[in-house]
Amino acid sequence: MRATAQAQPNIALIKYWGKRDAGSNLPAVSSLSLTLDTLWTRMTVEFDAALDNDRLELNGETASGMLPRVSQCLDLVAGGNRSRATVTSECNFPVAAGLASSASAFAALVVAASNAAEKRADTLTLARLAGAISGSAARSLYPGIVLLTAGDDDIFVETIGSDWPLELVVAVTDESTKSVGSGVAMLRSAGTSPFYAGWIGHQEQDIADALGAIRSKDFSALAAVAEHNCLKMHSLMWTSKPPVVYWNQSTLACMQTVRKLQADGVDVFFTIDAGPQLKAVCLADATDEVLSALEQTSGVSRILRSGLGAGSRSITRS
Ligand code: 2P0
Repeated sequence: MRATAQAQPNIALIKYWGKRDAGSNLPAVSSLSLTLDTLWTRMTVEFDAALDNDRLELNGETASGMLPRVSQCLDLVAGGNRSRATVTSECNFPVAAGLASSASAFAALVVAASNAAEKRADTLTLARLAGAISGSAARSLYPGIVLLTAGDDDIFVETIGSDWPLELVVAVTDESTKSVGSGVAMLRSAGTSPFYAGWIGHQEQDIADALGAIRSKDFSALAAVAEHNCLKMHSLMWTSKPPVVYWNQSTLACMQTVRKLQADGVDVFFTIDAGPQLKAVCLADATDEVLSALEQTSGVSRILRSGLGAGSRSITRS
């Protein structure tokens, strides 16, 4: 059986940074994200009893770096005694550059693998399996505005809204693969940043503030808590030993562009993940102005634009 599934990356407004348990990859904090629509990863899985090893191709090239996590994910979905598989991945945006490519990859992989293995599972079960490999991937199973609640023993994931026309403009400042992966970086922050306990202690308040802002569609309130949460996460990275700094000069220039737009009354705010790209979140009627301002900002090589999108889904099965 061969199956293909698609998922979109998601961008957290209230971030996941830190693990409750590294072995099971349970997040230490709840998080809240936007699932995108124009960026995507498509994964095809074909189990074959004649194969000796799993094989992975990404955009037409052998990708051995990601293969161990892909094999681990296939074991979780199809069981440890499964046949080996050929996995083919297509992605229409830069990989491992802070654009949540692992979120869309593993969200698509669990759906494709469960179909190829003919193992039926509900969305939350698949989200938990994806999250065991990449914490943020659990959110990409769901559409729109997504809340991931970190419990003591498990995660819970749900869509909490999709009727607010939020849009995202990504200012790409550097497409190269990041030097420190986010999994390693967040363990380092937990072990060495003096601010880590404060981060954990304030996260539920940030989630509550963001939920309140979304419920009342209060863009400025959402902007305030999302920027605050993003800068707290980067403070953890900067104060880790050794420090993790994902920003470059253009990331800062983009932040200044967003500040200027805000001063002119434009409904926009920024967020930045484990990479140097700046993501500007805005209301749909501000997108053209935000896009044009970021496009003209020093060091921006490419702009990506997206609205809110669907959760992961099956494309073909044969
Ligand atoms: C997030 N990030 O909430 C945060 C913000 C990056 C910065 O989740 O270790 O690849 O595989 O569970 O999901 C990226 O980390 O981490 C991430 P692992 P993942 O989107």
